Amino acid sequence: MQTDPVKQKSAAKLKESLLQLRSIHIDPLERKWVNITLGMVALFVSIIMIDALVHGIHAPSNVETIDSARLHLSKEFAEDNLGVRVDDQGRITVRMVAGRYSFFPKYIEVPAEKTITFRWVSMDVLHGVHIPMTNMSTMIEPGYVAQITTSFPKPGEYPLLCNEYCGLGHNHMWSNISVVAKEDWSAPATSPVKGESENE
Ligand SMILES: [Cu+2]
Repeated sequence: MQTDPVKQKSAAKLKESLLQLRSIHIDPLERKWVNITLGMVALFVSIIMIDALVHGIHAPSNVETIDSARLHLSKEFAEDNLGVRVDDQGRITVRMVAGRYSFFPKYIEVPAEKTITFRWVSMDVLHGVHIPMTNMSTMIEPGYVAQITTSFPKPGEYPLLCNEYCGLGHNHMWSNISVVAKEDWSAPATSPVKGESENE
């Protein structure tokens, strides 16, 4: 079998550079640290791979666009539709608008131990949302709907903070979530949300 001369040449070059690399003197202590660092990188990459492939843990990736300039006119995020809503099948959805410098509505009440879907949109710039002491955190990019489905295991008062610098009033940007025992919670009496899935 004949081998391609170009391939032969590049193989020889590779061999030569590997030999050159081997001939470089590396201090044993430095070599040890290089190996430890490579080992750590391999460990972290394998943890991420196991979480993603075995446990199914992925970064939030809800790609759904919305016109941020017309939120008040949009069917889903008009003022009347914000806050906690329960649909015909009993699914709980919380809709909130983030804007400099608050989350609207400012206060919501949700039940513990129930699956809740949060949907956020920004009316102006990039915001973030984070609930301390929980694993809930996401960016709210203008033009997109940020969505997280979660549940609160215990009743209590949870602050909801903006964690993306959005301007001078950023550190005053927060909201309050009151989590009550599921027996004590009753769905707010409101009209059903119209045009729920009309975003692109
Ligand atoms: Cu902010």
